[in-house]
This record gives sequence, C-alpha cells and structure tokens, in this order.
Amino acid sequence: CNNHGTMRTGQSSVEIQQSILNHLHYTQAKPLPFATRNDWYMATAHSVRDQMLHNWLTTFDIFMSSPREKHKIVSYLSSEFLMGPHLGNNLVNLGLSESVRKALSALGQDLEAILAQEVEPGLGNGGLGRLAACYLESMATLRVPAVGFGIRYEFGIFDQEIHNGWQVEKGDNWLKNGNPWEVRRPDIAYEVKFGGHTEFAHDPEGRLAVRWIPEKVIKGVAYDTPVAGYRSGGVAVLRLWKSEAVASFDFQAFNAGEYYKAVDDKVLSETISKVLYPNDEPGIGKFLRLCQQYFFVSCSLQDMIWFHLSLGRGIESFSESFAIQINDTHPSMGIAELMRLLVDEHHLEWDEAWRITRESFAYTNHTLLSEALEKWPLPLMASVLPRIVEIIFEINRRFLDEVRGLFPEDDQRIARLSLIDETGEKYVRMANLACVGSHAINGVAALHTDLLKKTVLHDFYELFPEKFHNITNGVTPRRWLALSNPELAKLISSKLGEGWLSSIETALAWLQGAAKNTTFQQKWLKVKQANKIALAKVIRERIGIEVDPASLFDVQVKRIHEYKRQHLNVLHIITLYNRIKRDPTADITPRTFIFAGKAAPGYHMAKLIIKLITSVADVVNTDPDVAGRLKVVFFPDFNVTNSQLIVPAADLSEQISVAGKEASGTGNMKLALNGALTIGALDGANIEIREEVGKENFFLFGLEAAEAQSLKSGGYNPRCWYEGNEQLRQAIDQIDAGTFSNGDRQLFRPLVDNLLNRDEYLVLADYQSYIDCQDLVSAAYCDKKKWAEMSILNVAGMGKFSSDRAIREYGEKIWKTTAIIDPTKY
Ligand code: 26V
Repeated sequence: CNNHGTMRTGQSSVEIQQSILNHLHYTQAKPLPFATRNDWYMATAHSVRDQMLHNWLTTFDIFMSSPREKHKIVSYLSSEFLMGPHLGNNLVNLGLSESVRKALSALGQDLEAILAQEVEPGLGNGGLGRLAACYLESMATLRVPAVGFGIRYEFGIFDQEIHNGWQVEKGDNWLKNGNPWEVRRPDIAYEVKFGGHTEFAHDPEGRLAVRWIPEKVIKGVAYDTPVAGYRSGGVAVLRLWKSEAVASFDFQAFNAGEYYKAVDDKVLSETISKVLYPNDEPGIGKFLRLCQQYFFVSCSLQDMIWFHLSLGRGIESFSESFAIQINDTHPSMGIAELMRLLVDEHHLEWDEAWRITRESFAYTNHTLLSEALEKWPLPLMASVLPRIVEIIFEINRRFLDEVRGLFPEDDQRIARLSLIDETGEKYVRMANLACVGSHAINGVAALHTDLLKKTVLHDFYELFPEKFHNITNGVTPRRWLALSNPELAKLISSKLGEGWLSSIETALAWLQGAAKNTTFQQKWLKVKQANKIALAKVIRERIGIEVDPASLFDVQVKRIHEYKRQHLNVLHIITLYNRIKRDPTADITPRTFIFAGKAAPGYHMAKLIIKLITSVADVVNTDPDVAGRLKVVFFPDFNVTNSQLIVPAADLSEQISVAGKEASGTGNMKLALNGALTIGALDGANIEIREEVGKENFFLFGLEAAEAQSLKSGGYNPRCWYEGNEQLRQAIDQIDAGTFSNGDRQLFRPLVDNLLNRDEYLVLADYQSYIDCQDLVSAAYCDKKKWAEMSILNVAGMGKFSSDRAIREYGEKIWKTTAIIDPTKY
C-alpha cells in the first residue's frame, strides 16, 4: 500500500524487473546493449533502495504521529561503521532475495555476479566498527528509532595485498564506481569552528558570554544511508558527515593570490573526512584525527538540537529527545561540545547544561589495553579547539572540587581522576571525560566489565558505582547466518520453522533436541562440507594454494596483534610439522590453517607476524613429507565480504588472546554461530560462550586472567619456559635459525628476542597447554558424529549473542527508551 505508485515499491518479480529496467534507463542512462555489470548492480541497488526509502519515510511518519513521550531517538556516535556490502543484506531483510533473483534472471543476469560487483564500504577497522553496524541493524529490526552518526571517509581501511609474504597497503577507493545507497542532503549542513581564540562579548540580549572567533570554519554535509530491519518495516539511518569548504570560490574578489588561497582552503576543508585512521596505529597526537573527531560530533549534536527544537520542544528537555551512546572515547569530545552549544549558543546556565549533558550521554568502553586509552596532547587541543579546552577545564575544576570534598588530602587519587594528565607532558584523558560526562558506563563482556571496575576505571567505579553496567556484545544473525550461510539457515528452518531469525534468543536453543539425531547430523556436516568446498575454490583461484576440504579448517581471522597471539598458532603449526619430520608416519589429523587479518601500517611486529605466517606456509606447503596433512593459508584483505566467505567454512575457531586482554571479541560469536568449535582461553566473551554452549563443547586452555596477572607481577621469565620445554625450544630455535627464512637469521630476530626476553602476552607460558588442547581437538575431529553433535550444540547455545539481545539490554538499562515504532498501533 503506497500512494507513490506501485512501479517503485511493488515486490513481485515482474514489478522488480520493470523497476530495474527503469533505473537502467533513467538513473544509469544506459541502453541495454551497453549496460555493464556495474550498471546492472547500480540499477538493482536503486530498485532495492526505493523500497527502503518508502519504509523509511513511513517509519518517520509513524514516529512523528506517535505520542510525544515516545519521541526519543537513539543516537549512536561512532567514528567507525563497518557496514559490509549492502545489497545482499537488504534483500534478506526485506524478504526480496528470491523475487530479485528471478527478476534478474529474466533479464539474463545472475544475482550472485551482481552481488559480487559491490565494493564494500570499509569505514571501520574491525570489531568496534562492525559492532556499530550490527547494532544499527538490530535497532531497525526492533523498530527503535535510531540514527548512527559518523564520518563519510573518502578512503576507508586500506586494502591489503601480500607481496613476497609481506603486507602491502593500497588505498581503498570505495566510491569510485558510485554509491547507490546514500542520499546526499545538501540542506542538512552545519558549520564547525577550528583554531583562533575566545573572548568575552555581549550577546544579542546584552548578556556577557564567551565568543569563539575561529581561524577556520568547515562545513559538514549529511549523507544518509537507510538500514533495513529484518522483516519489521523498521529503518534506521546511518548519517555520515562529509567535510567541505564553507564558501565557494569568490570570483568577485578574483585575483591570482585570492583564487589560489580559496582553492587551498577548499582542499584543506575536504581533507578532514578524507581517510580513516587505523585504530591501533602507534603514536598519538595526530592533528587530523583530532579534527575528525570534533568535526563529526559537532555536526551530529547541532543536528540533534535542530531536530529537537523543530519538534517544538524547549532546549531544556533535550535529553528526552535523544539518548546518545558513544562508541569508545573517539566521540567523547561531544560532551564538551554539547556544553558549548547549550551554554554559548543556547544561553543556558552551566548547571542546567551539565544536567542535560549527563542525562544524554552514555559511554561504552572497548579496551583494557592501557596504551589504547585515548589522550590528546593539551597544547595541540588548545590550539585546534580553544573553546573546547576551556570547557574541559571548567568541567574538570568542578569535578575535582567534588572529589576533594569526598576524599580530602588524597592528592594521588585526584591526580588519577583528573581529566588532565600532568605527570609529564600534559594530555587530555578522553576516557576520564567520558566517565565524568556520562550517566552510564559499560563494558562489552562480563569479564571485561569486571576488569574495568578493578583496573583501568577503578577510581571512577569507586566514585560512581551506580553508573557501571555490563552489556555483552552481540552480532546480527541476519548477516552472519542467513546471508553468509544460507544453507545452514535453511536446515535450521527445517527444524525450527520460519521466523526464528526474529526470535533467535530463545529459538536457537530448540536445536539441542536435534543434536544427537543422525540424519540431522549428516545434513549438518554436508552443509559445512559444501561451505568448505566453496572456500577451497576461492583459495585456489585467489592464492593458488590447493587445500583439502576433508581436512580440519582451523581458522584465525581478526586484526593482527601480539595480544591476539597469531604467533602462538604458528608455534602449534611448527610443532606439528616437526612431529611429521621426526616420524613421517605419525598419525596427524589433516588440517588447513587459515589466517586473515590486517596489521596497522606502523605496527612493525604485527607485520612481521604476517611474514612469519607466510614464511612457515611456504615451507610447510611445499614439503613432500607433509603433503596431504598440513596446509597453511594467509587469506589476503580480510574484510566483511571475505569474512562472510570464511566464517561458514570454519571447523575450529581460534580465540587465543591472553586472558584479560580481549574486551569481548565478536568473531568468536560469528564463528560459533556458524558451527565452528572454539579453542580459547578464558578471555572476553569466550567465557560466556563456553557457559552457553556447555563446557564439554568448548576447547579450553591457558591461564586465567588472574593467573596471568600474578605470573607477570611475580617476575615472569619467558626464557625458563623456553628452556624447560623441548618442543617449544626447537620451534623457536628454528625460527631463529632461518629454517623458515631461507637461512636468514636476521629476519625474525625481533620477534624471537621479544618472546625470549619480554613475552608480554605470555605466549611461552601458555604454549604447552595450547598444544595439549589442540591434540584433543585433533582427536575429537576424528569422531565425525560426536563433532557434528558438538557443532550443533554450539549453534544452539548462541541465542544470547544476538545483537537483538544486546540492543534490548541497552534500551532497558541505559537508554530507558520505550520508543518503539509500531505500525500496528498508530
Ligand atoms: C587501539 C589501540 C591503540 C594503540 C595500541 C593498541 C591498540 C589496540 C586496539 C585498539 C582498539 C581498541 C578499540 C576496539 O576496537 N576494541 C574492540 O571492540 C570490539 C567491540 O566491542 C571488541 O569485540 C574487541 O574485543 C575490542 O578489541
């Protein structure tokens, strides 16, 4: 039912076919014989977008006509949104896959080929950005009114190529063929100030107020992408800001000098949203990143205030219109910016503005690594954002006064809580700002929240215990099961009936009843086998390595980082290799080790770990003694698209970070949801996954977080572990001796030195426990029936890790929003 003509929103394959032809003609302006594959993709995408825009405007109408108290919107502020390709997911969520497939095939086109044409928007580094994408999709599914605010980077995360075993970064020009999903909104644009100075001045009503005279003003223009909920009619909006020059060329004042200055200004303005920074790039104090953060929070908050006022509400009730969630500290400057907007531009008293700000903001922490806690050099921030620094000082002055009242004489505590780090060079501590300016603070897994309270945020926990919550991460089962693993989804539907994708939290558990059923197990293994064959084909085509789909697919896919311990996995491979070399008839369960992941361009050790993996691969894959038993693959350019291919084919999920370092992990959830068994330490969400799937269906190894902590504080000496373990010593000696580097003894020296002398992440201490556990995995894999049962029970236990559950918890514990757009009610 729509009054805009069925031509655009009809859902039969005939109507869709017509719509695609119309877009080919009127949007792409291509005669049929000249249409390229990209034209077909664009026309298909535009047809699907029409359906979504219609739902979007309907959602908006319902929102506006709902009772006033329901006018609350979740505003998810994130410097990253790793959305993944849109077309396939939108088809699943709108229920259009089959009619579009049919429509395309009537036009002589193949849906799979059209899907493969999409270049994914890589506007994120990894878990944090992908989480934001899952949450937007769940909010749309649950019909929670929601906007995701971020930056429209022209270049997302770099593309990774492997040259001679090393990572090489390539620019990600994702917009080059056009982006059919976004709507540019030139009318939604805000100005953002940078540099300059502040002064006191009288405002129009004669009050004395601070005025910020900037050195430069940049404009942010909104680009909106609709995000479809799963069969709910709900749509969330992803609003990304692009930076532009405020004024266009001034031809009146034309003279050569002015003209080129105007061009220079334009280039500088557009630079702000040019490129995404890798989050784990070492070194702080990047001027451009600071500008990016302030730029996007300022645009977003101005936009929220504009919308709030346009609802006819007074500024003092702002927090009734918006619940603002900040995804890590990157948007935490929003706290000072909202204060600035309320005090300087909307003339509220400080206390009133502070009440509104604290009621609006909530902060999610995503890391326990102290080196990953953001801090900005004070002189840099003061020169780029003079007014914001004044406001931060004032927040800090008032806050520390309160703390002094509570803990008189405790100067050390005051120094730790201060928003300004004054232990050496001065820095602004963004996590402290986020804690002080938010009414809620949450960690992303039970252990993580617990450790936050005990360690990095301990002082804040003592001060505001009531602010702390845990909300364990979740992933959307639509992208990570229905879309990526359609055959498994079909098999599950055959047991649970249709509709389980909307109620996965409770529905999946019903699979337990089928876990021992032999016929079901056989069908289950067949689906896995088909996914492995499909991945093997891509590996052959893309990397030229032949892998055996009957072997155990052992998968570790995630950012390359020492704490995630890809090198522990490599030590296991070398250990197996040595067993075979020692005894060529040794009984070894055939395995294919699959790695994928990017290393931050400036993180040398991570890049060396990639080189180690590819070097070990070169030796193992070509050794005739090993043939048919071990293969090692480094799959280049890990991104959402590739992940959707690898995850469904995994038998074993490697979640081997040292306990106490991985905040949650979400790949662990995706892999288990696709029937992989996990080998993992008690870290992040692994602990909860193990509880849900049953201890007997999880391969546990390694030290616990508390044990790891006390081992280190007792003076850990990795060399003792090396000397006391013959197999470990042999493996490390081989790396050192050049066994995997054609005799080059220098290549891996930094890695070996680090392991033997520091080993911050306890690789050597966990080695034997890991090897023993892997032997259990190998034995278990030989019993196909048992393995199938365990795999089914893993999927059955994954209901908790749906992002729908996580979003419900945010709604109940933090946002206190009852606002749900229900088309049946209005
Ligand atoms: C930043 C840095 C900065 C400098 C040095 C090393 C380093 C390492 C990591 C990071 C990123 C921290 C934020 C982040 O991406 N956290 C991830 O968030 C996911 C979603 O909650 C969670 O599943 C991952 O465990 C967590 O690492």
